[in-house]
Amino acid sequence: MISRPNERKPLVSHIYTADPSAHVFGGKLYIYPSHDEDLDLPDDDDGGQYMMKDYHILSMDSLDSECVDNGVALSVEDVPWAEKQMWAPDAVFVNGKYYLVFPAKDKEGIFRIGVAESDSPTGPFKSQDNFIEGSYSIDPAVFHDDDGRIYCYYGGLWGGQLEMWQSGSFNKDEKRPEGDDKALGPMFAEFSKDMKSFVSKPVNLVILDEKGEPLKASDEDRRYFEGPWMHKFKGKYYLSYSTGTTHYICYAVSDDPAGPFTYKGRIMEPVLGWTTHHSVLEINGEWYLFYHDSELSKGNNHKRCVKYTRLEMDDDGNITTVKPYD
Ligand code: FUB
Repeated sequence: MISRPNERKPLVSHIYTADPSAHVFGGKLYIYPSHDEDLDLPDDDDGGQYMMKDYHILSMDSLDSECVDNGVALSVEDVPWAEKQMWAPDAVFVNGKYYLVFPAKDKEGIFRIGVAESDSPTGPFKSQDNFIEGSYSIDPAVFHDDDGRIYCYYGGLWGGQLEMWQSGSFNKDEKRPEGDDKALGPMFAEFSKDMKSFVSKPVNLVILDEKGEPLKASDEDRRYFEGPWMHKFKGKYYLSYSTGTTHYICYAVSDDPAGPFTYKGRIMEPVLGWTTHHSVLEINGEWYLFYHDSELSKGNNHKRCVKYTRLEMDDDGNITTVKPYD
C-alpha cells in the first residue's frame, strides 16, 4: 500500500544511487548511498561493474519533501589507502562528530573498511590514513546501541571477498562453502569509542533455522549473502540482509547483538536488477524500508536508484513482506 507521494519512487534521478543507509540526525533524514557511475561496463561475478568513485549524501526535511543531493562528500582520491570501488557506506553520529564508514579496494585489490569524519552529516568527510586494522570485505552497517556501544556488521560473498578470508588471511582461491556446509554469516566487531579501530576480533555470525541448526550454504533462499543491517525492536536485535543469488531481503532475530540469530522471514521480494540492499529505520513511530532497484536505467544492474516504502511490523516484531511493485 502506497500512502506518500515519494513512496516507491526514485528519490533522485540526476545521478544513480544504491545501497541506502538511512538515519535521522537532528530531526532530519539523511541517506548515505553508493553513487553508481553512469558507465557501460559488462556484468561479472566479481562486481567489476561497480566502479564507484565517490559518495554523495542525500537529505530530506521530511519523507514527503524534496530529496536534496549535497554534492561530493568523499572521493576515492582523498582516501590515502584506497584505490577504487567505493561500495555501500553507512554513518553514525558519536562524540559530536559524524563518521562515514565505507568499503573500498586497497592498492592490492583487497576490500577493506575505512572511516572518515566530519562536523556535518553531509560532509565533506576527512578519511583516516589507513583502513581499520583487521577489517576486510564490504557493506559495513554501524549500529549504535542504547548502552553506547557501537557495532559493525559487514561482509559480502563473491565480489565482496568474504569467503576468501575463511582461513584467517586473504586467499583469493579459497573454496566457497557449498551444499551442506555451514553458510557464512556477516562479520561482527565492536568499534572503539574514537571510531578508529575494532576493540574485538571480528567474528562470523551464525544464523540458525527453526530447528536451531545453522543455515546451510545450499539454502540460498535464506542464507546470508551481503548487505547487513541492524535494528532493535523491544530489546531484540533484528539482523536483515540480502540473499544475493535469490535476491530476497530477509531477517533473523536474537537477544544478543552478537547472535546467534534465528531466521524469521522475508522483508522484501526481489526488485528489478540483480542486487538488493536496504536499511530499516523508525521515523515518528512508523517503520520504513529504504532500498534500491534499477527502475531509472530500466534494469541495468549497476545503475540503480534509491527508494523508500513503509514497513509493516506487528507488536511482536513480525514484518510483513514488501512486494515492491504491488
Ligand atoms: O553497490 C555495490 C554492491 O552491490 C554493494 O556493496 C552490495 O551490497 C550490492 O548492492
